[in-house]
Amino acid sequence: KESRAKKFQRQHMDPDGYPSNNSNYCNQMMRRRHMTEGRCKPVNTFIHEPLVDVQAICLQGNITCKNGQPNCHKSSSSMKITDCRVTSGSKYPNCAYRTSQKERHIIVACEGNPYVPVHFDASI
Ligand code: T3P
Repeated sequence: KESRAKKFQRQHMDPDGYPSNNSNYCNQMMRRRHMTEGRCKPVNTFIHEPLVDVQAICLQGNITCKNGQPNCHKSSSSMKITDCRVTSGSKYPNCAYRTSQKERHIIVACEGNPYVPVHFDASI
């Protein structure tokens, strides 16, 4: 079975894939990373930074996650990300997404030993 750490990498990591001007990025990546099976995942963020830099966020101070758990951590630097948001007219199984590139601080939840990212909580 896929671990929560591997699932985070599949859903959120794309270190080499900054989509300079590809408005199809989210349509392609959401399908390629299996987030359009069973339903169209409504919102998903891809992070375009080295995995080690994202894992290092777990070493930053704890903050409270949106769900009230204490195991969230905010990146000290801003990171290159792409937000994918399903369009209003999108109809499963034809999942259609809007692609928006941003540079933001990100908040991830970490778990386990090694203590690594398992959930993307927010960008600010
Ligand atoms: P996961 O827990 O698998 O990382 O909040 C529900 C899902 O939406 C959650 O999936 C994270 C994802 N999400 C993003 O990827 N980016 C965002 O900016 C927000 C708010 C949620």
